[in-house]
Amino acid sequence: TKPKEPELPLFFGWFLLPEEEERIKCATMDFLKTLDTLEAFKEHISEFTGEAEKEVDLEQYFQNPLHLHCTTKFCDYGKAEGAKEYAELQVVKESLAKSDELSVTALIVTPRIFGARVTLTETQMKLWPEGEDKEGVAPALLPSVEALPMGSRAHVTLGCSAGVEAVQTGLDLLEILALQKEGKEGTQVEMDLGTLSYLSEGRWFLTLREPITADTTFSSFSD
Ligand code: 2AM
Repeated sequence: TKPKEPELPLFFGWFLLPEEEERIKCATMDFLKTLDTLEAFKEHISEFTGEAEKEVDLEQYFQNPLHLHCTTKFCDYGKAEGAKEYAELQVVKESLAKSDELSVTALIVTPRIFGARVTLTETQMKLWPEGEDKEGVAPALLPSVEALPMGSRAHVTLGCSAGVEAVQTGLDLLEILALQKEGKEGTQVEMDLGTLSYLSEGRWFLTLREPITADTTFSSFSD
């Protein structure tokens, strides 16, 4: 009989250490609390509520994911394209269970998701699968996404609105980055944490003055 193939996980990624998770959740929740009190945000409130004048409590609006992490490769237990090849990469095997520090450089809020943009180092880029940025991207957005630097999709999902899957965070992030590149930024508001910009249709992007770093472990995850 043939030896059984090792099973592939749901995904690989960098997982925040528990104490780091708490710190990041607190810092980012403070931002949400401030955002929904801003006049600039209230002007576009209907993009979140469906009607003007209605208030929204963003802290309640987004559901927290279980473990904060930055996905490198979604394997779907082997059903995703390139999953096996990724799991067999020497750099992946060598990195498992190793510590690493992630750098969060921006926060994004849309009617669907709340997320943190991660800027990868050159070393971390070696764990970023080629072609992963454009996985599941709408054909109309593909040319703009292909023009972005590799790893642009790297992020930590901090919350999803009801009925939305976490995969949406990367897609919304790419859309925002594409709009920024085209110079489509609207209102800008200075906040303690950095500069907040509005990019139409309920999309908000906060460029952090100082990156937020977080200690992580590279690992695989299966439900
Ligand atoms: P996320 O990386 O934006 O949080 C399990 O579902 C994890 O894999 C989640 O963290 C999720 O999104 C990510 N994920 C789910 N489906 C995906 C897909 N098709 N492509 C990339 N990542 C996906």
